[in-house]
Amino acid sequence: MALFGTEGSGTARESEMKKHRILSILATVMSTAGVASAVVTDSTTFINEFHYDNTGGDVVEFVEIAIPTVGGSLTGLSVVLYNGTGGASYDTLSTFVLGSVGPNFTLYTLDATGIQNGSPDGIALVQSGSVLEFLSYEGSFVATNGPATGLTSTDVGPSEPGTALGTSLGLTGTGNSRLDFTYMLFTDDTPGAVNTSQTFTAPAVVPLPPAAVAGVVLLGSTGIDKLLRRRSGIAMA
Ligand SMILES: [Ca+2]
Ligand SMILES: [Ca+2]
Ligand SMILES: [Ca+2]
Repeated sequence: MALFGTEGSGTARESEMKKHRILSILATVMSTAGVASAVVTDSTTFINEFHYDNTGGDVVEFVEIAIPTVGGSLTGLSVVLYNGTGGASYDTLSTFVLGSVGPNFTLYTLDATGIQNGSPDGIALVQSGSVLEFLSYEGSFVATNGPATGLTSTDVGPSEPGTALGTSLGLTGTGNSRLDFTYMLFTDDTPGAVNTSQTFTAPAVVPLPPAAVAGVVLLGSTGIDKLLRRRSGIAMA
């Protein structure tokens, strides 16, 4: 039997083709969500701020990590620095220094002396081999080794001009997970402290991964299935 068959009425064949088109669209949506989440997930542990370039010799280069719970676990956590020229890693940071602790957050800083100055370069936040984030500044590139191998970095957007002291790139906004916040250039960095115009709210219920949500809700829910069938003209079972 061919994919859509040759027997049956024209209406049945059209319904089958519509069903395949819907499944194809769903597969595309699920695939797209999977690719995006591999680079920057909506994690509750995330890079919160970093400084890599200033006027003159670079000083107080750092990476700040936020965990929006009191005493957030550092188990298996590390920061891998990537050279955007060639895509290989050049350093791994794992000495976390405790910073501010609030009702809904714990901040840590890592000494990042020698972090490269961009066009582009990258930072991966890794937990037990899984890449929570693969960020870059002054452009984007593909990692060629280490935990982020094959992943395309996400450019944070703003960059440090390298013409002033005390600047940094960091997250601002209100929330309790990575995608609640957006990057901006700070003229006064805050290593180990909450960023300017940043508020951590109480953690919400942990959301299901995008792929699981798509799989359970769109393909497993009888109600949604009926809705899709109705809209596509496929006969109800
Ligand atoms: Ca530097
Ligand atoms: Ca570089
Ligand atoms: Ca900070």
